[in-house]
Amino acid sequence: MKVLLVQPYNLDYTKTSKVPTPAPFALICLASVLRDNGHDVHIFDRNLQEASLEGEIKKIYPDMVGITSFTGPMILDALEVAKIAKDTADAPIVWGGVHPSMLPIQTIENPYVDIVAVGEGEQTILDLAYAIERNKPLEGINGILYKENGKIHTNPPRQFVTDLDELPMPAWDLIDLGKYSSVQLFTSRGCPHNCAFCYNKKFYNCKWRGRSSEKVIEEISYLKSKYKTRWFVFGDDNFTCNRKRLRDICNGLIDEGIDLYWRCESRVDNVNSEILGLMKKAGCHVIYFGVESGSQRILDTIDKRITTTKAIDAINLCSDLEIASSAAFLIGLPTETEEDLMLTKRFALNLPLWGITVKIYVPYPGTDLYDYCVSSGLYNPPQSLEEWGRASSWGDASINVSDVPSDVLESVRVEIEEGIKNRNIPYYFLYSMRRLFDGDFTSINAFKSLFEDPGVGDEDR
Ligand code: B12
Repeated sequence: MKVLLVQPYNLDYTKTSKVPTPAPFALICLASVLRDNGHDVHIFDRNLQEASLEGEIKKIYPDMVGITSFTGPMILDALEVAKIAKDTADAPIVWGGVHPSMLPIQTIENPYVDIVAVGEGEQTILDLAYAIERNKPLEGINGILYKENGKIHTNPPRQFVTDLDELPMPAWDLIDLGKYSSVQLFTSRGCPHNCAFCYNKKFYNCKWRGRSSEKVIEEISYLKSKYKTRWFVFGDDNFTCNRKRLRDICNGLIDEGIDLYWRCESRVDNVNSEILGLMKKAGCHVIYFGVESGSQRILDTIDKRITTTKAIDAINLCSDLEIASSAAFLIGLPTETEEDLMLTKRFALNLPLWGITVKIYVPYPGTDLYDYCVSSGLYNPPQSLEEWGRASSWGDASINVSDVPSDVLESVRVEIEEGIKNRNIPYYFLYSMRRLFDGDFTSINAFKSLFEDPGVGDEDR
């Protein structure tokens, strides 16, 4: 059957941004299993702003439309996509991704949603395609909510894929990779930690699963030879989680002479000089650490289970080994005072960092901290899918659950980011030049994002 998968605008929901974004990874994962099972799959990315969705739907006349979304303004465009699809095609509209998974009932209640897929989507979308193609009832399909004759049905949950190696390689060939900001791939899912602000606990049940090093290397070799790029990003929530797999990937890259530059995300308590040395040898040039705060009290409050000393050690180690490190900080957390904020400011500005993102905390549904903010009256959450899309604050301090005034949060946020970024401008420039001279096809896109939209540039630091 014909399936259309749509990626809504993910950066600038006013649709004025022309900056390239990361590729729609969830959609190429879903497309791959569908295609392997004989379905005719089309991907439409609204961020590329190339064709009209309506025109595309009229060209294909899909039998099912899938939309992905996480919490954020992306929901607004996802709703617009669903409206266009409803008006143009006579096909069920399936919503999946982190937001629908966290708030499935509120999502299915929206008139522009026929089916909600909760959690991992590969098997669910396959089962849906099978049932819809044959006009079979949806009641036996795990992991969905659906409407029938105006009534909402909730099916039992979908189990996780136990062995990620059983999934086919994402359908990279269905997108034009050259139009995106980076070659970002995901080699594992989940994280065993418990951070109170993160989606992982509810979404992945604190379970980490990784593809084998062989599969990872196979995918990298494919991408490297097909797209002639040496610059990769491992977008995994916790790429360094399993030390054995990490070593195998690094040794595999070194032994097979796969000459790459790559970035990854890690925790400060996952690294030591031995593993960092190996990572560096295998081409790791930037590590992005979740440091979150310079106040130990706040780190303990959010159940981060790291110490500020550990963060200093990890970042210094990177600096000694000439691996660039970037850090993510959250300010404006519940119970945070101006004193905590000043600790964070001093702490961050004293670290030998190459990049930094400082975000003002927003309570995302499905997290422990969100539950705390709602139950203690600190946060009055939107009550419908539409309201979630319209909620104006995604880190601009109009939602503030801390004890620090919003204007102070915003000015300190800028001070910290500018402090780190200004001292590194010459390095960013040299880095971008190096990529340009290396002939990397994403370098022009990455270069653009660096200067045109600081929010997107973050992704590259
Ligand atoms: C890359 C990325 C981005 C990219 C966008 C990428 C894109 N696809 O367009 C950029 C940088 C733009 C971005 C922006 C933001 N992001 Co972001 N991002 C990610 C990241 C790192 C990877 C997403 C991904 O590709 N995952 C891999 C795929 C395979 O997983 P998946 O998306 O969950 O898909 C699976 C299932 O959900 C399901 N599924 C997904 N879609 C569909 C659709 C159908 C039809 C079906 C059946 C199933 C299905 O099947 C898939 C395969 O199993 C995630 C973290 C993560 N690891 O997921 C955060 C994450 C999704 N982002 C998050 C957030 C908060 C944001 C921002 C709000 C940040 C901010 N303050 O600005 C913005 C919001 C943008 C907006 N306009 O609304 C949160 C979302 C939390 C939540 N409750 O939704 C996450 C989970 C990070 C986190 N740890 O909290 N992000």
